[in-house]
Amino acid sequence: TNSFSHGARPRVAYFHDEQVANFHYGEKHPMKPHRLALTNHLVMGYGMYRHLDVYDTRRATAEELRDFHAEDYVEFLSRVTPENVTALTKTFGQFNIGDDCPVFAGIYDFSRRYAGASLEAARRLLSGDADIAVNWSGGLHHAKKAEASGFCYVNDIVLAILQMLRFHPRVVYIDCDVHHGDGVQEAFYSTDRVMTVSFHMYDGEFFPGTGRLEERGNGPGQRFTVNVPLRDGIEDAEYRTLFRTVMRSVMANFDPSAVVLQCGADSLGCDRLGRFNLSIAAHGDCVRFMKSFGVPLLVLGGGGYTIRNVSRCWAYETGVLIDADLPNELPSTAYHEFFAPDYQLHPPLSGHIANQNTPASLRDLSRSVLEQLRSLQG
Ligand code: V1P
Ligand code: CA
Ligand code: ZN
Repeated sequence: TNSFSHGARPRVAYFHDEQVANFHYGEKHPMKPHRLALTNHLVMGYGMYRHLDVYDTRRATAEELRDFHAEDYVEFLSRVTPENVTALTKTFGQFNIGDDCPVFAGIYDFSRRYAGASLEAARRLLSGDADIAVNWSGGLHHAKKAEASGFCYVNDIVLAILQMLRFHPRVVYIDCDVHHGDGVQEAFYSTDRVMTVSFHMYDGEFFPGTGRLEERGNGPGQRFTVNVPLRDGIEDAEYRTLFRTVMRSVMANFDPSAVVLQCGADSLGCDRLGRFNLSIAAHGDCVRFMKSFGVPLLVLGGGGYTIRNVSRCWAYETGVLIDADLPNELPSTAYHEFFAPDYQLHPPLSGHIANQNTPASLRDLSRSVLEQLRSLQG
C-alpha cells in the first residue's frame, strides 16, 4: 500500500489555480475567494514550494459533475448568468439560488475549477504519486445533488470521495468547518463505505440546522454517520481532546484506507460568521493528528470569513503537512498590509465568544460518540 507512516517526509501534492481567487460572490457577501490568493502568497512567501509538488489544476467536466449532480442542475449552472437568471429559473427552477448562493459572473467556471482541483488531488493520491494532496479552494460541503446551498454550488468533496471509492474499500471524511457538513453526510448516509464525521456549532438555529448527535446513518449506513454538535465558544484544549479522542476511535474501529479532511477555517476564533474560539495552532493540530495515521490524506479548505486568519491558518496547515517549523514572523508578500498590525502567523484569537460548552456536556457527548463507534466492532 502507499502508507507513509514510516521513513522519509511524505510527498505532498499542492493544487493551486491562480484564477479561482478572482471570482466575486458580491460586495456584501462574506465568501471571498481572494482568501485563496492570500493563502498561496503566504505558502510561497514561506518558501514551502521547496517541499511541495506543485501541480496545475484543470476544470472538472460536466460529465464529472454529473457523477453526483443532477443533469438539469449541471445544465442550469452551465447556462446561468447574472443577466439571464430570472428567465432561466422560471424554466429550470430555483435550485436554491438567492442571497447565500447568488449567481455571479463565471459561477460555472468557478465551480468547475475548485471541483477539478479536488478531483486532480484525489487522482494523485490514487496513482500513488502523492501521500498527501491539498486543495484549499475545495471543501464546499453544503452543495446537494440538485441544489446550491450555503455558498456551495458543486460538492467537490463528494466527487473526490466517489473517485477514491473506486480503489479504497473505506474512506473517512472529517469536517472541521464550524458548520455541519450536511451535503457530504446526505450523499453517503446509507453506505458503510464512507464514514462522515462532522464537528460543528449546533443550537437548532445555526446554519444549516442539521447535525444532531442522533443523525447516525440509515440502512447499511446505520452508525456510519458521526456528528459532534458543540455549543458556542469552544476553546483549544477541549476541542483538541475531543477531536483526538473521537478520531482515534474512528480510525481504530472503522479502519479506513484513505482520509478526507475538510479544514473550514470558520471554526477559528474571531471568524466573521463562526462562534468558536480556536487558535490556528489548535485548528492545525487536527491536521497534524490525521496526518499521523500515515494513511493517504486529501486536505481541503471550506468556510472561513476573516480572511487574514483563513490564509494564516491554511499556510500554517500546509507547513504541518510538510513538517515545516514556520517562523511566527510572516514573510513579506504583495498582500502584507492584510496582516497588520502584528504581521504574525499566530495572532491571539480566543475569548470573543462566551464558552457555552461545559465539562459535563462535553463528557456526555464524547461518551455517546465513543459508544456508537465501539458498536461497530459488532
Ligand atoms: O443563515 C443562513 C440562511 C439565510 N437564512 C434565511 C438562513 N445562511 C448562512 C450561510 C452560511 C454558509 C456557511 C458555508 C460554509 O459552511 C462552507 C463554505 O462555511 C449565512 C450567514 C450566517 N451568518 O450564517 N449567510 C450569510 N450569513 C450571508 C450574509 C450576507 C450575505 C449573504 C449571506
Ligand atoms: Ca463541521
Ligand atoms: Zn462553514
